[in-house]
Amino acid sequence: MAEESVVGSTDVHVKRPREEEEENGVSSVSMEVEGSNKEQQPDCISAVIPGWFSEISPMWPGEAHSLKVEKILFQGNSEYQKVMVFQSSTYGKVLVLDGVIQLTERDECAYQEMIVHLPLCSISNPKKVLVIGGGDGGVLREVSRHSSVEQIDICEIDKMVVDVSKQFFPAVAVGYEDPRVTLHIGDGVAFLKAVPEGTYDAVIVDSSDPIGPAQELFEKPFFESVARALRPGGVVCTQAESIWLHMHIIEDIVKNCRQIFKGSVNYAWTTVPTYPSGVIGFMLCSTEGPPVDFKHPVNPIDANDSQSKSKGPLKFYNSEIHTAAFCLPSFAKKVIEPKTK
Ligand code: SPM
Repeated sequence: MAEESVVGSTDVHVKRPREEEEENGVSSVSMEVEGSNKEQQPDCISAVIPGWFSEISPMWPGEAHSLKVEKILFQGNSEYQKVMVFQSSTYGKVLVLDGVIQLTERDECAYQEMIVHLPLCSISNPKKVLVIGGGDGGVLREVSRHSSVEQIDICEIDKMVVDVSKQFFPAVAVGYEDPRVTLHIGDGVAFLKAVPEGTYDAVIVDSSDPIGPAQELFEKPFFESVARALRPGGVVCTQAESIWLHMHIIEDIVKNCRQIFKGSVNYAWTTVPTYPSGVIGFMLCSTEGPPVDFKHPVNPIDANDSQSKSKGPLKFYNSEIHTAAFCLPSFAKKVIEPKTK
């Protein structure tokens, strides 16, 4: 990890709020950080309630989920974004990019297992898989549960995310230990453009939100490159935001995907308590070719394949939740389903 890019101490304890601040409730006094001889306000940590991380973003105005911070473990500025890891009181270690929670040890399974097994259990014998983003390695961990897979390429733009995950989230970054994995550090958009047509059985886009380095991963030209990189009847699964917060973004993604992917186009969702609104969705599409029925998995994960000692057992995914993930509340159905098939 690049030492020069570390802007905060890598091992500092956040002190509990002073008594008078606790009594007053809300305070704008900055937080004291142990190991520092002057008061400082670490990046990404809210000043509103000392000792708490609040996820404040223009992407979800008027609301902010908060987690109590036990200890800040890492803060750094990469070439692309602010990277932070902290120990929370209730969700284990937390990875934050540009002030937005990417994963916590406690609930990461609900995201990583679903973004991988929804597409890979929907096709027979996936062999070549590309992951765009997903630098923490959790998606790799899940892809590697599939014994039919022979090649796993990952293109992550930010090496600091990979390094920090290997250091602080070994049970997530364990995905990198699979010999089928090849890591490419670079721009996913450029990587996809250079991929020969029809290369992959599945592409998984594990991006952050569309403000910042991941913006292009939500745009039409990117989806066109994904479709080109897939074989006929190949599948893509992309992070597709929350039905509670981002219906307008989802509507655009669905509209673009409907124009580009001539097979199936479906929206699914899962619960992740530490993401804003507590839910996050996935766009699942297939290219023209052998039909794919995402709602009825044809390739269940073999219990023996999926439970190596290092990966641990599946915690969230099963065949029932696979099918249930495509059931939408009426308000979302009205917007999404006329545009999918
Ligand atoms: N491998 C885990 C990386 C997580 N990628 C998705 C992060 C999304 C964070 N924001 C959620 C906002 C929901 N509207």
